[in-house]
Amino acid sequence: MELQQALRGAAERGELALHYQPKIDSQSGRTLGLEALLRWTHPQLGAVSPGVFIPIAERFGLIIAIGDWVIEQACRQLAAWAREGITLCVAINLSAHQLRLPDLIERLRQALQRHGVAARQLICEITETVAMEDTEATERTLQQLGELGVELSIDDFGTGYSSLAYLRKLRVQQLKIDHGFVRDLADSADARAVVSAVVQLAHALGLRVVAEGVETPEQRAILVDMGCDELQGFYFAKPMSAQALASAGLLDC
Ligand code: G
Ligand code: G
Ligand code: NA
Ligand code: MN
Repeated sequence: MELQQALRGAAERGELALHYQPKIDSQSGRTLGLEALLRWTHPQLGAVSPGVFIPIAERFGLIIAIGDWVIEQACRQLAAWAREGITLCVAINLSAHQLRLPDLIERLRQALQRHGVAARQLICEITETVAMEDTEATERTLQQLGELGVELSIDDFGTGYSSLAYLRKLRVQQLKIDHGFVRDLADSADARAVVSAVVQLAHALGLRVVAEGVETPEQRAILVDMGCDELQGFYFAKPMSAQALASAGLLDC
């Protein structure tokens, strides 16, 4: 069966799950928040990477339903943690197709309300390319996202076209430095220059900076030195289920 066929109804069959990867406070080492990353277990093939199935979902019109499932699941989990006295922020990844929905804000508002979750606990990550997509609809949606009180994070920062005008226009609270720069930090003066400049730019604009893909203590040390606010990567924790996070003590904050 085609993947696209199998992906249809995957949520209803219980094949989707959210895993969560901690974002660590670079000063205290504590978990500040989590990024929700979608996982699909295909009944025959096993785990299929989101790098593979998200583009398929986008191409075949399945990303809206899957995106709704992610929003719902993230809010449900936030509420479950709240009942245990754990108050963290959760970041979800939004596709360009979701941002073009005229009622995305309403969908988010209703999911938050259904689970009694505060808007400020939810962060939306969108890629730089999507943030710069200069359509009126996208711009309006991003504006309304800010009014709802949901934070906006620019993912894979540094990989898109380098017009920075949108940073002033949009209500952005967070920049995520692309893992490509982080990977090269120890060996490349150019990568260090870019990351250092991004940290300073972000701070000058009053934004927080997150480095993604941190894998080594050297990378961590350089990023702490540069004043990067939050760190995320395999060095600290891989994406894992809510249950695995709790067992690993990563929710004791
Ligand atoms: O988890 P992993 O590193 O394999 O993710 C691969 C890609 O899939 C990343 O670009 C990530 O942003 C994307 N992705 C993961 N979960 C979601 C999701 O819930 N929605 C969307 N739109 N993309 C996601
Ligand atoms: O596009 P986005 O930044 O949302 O993608 C996040 C992806 O990066 C996820 O698939 C996640 O599993 C992966 N990831 C998270 N931490 C690391 C890391 O330290 N190294 C590598 N290579 N990938 C990572
Ligand atoms: Na992301
Ligand atoms: Mn990213």
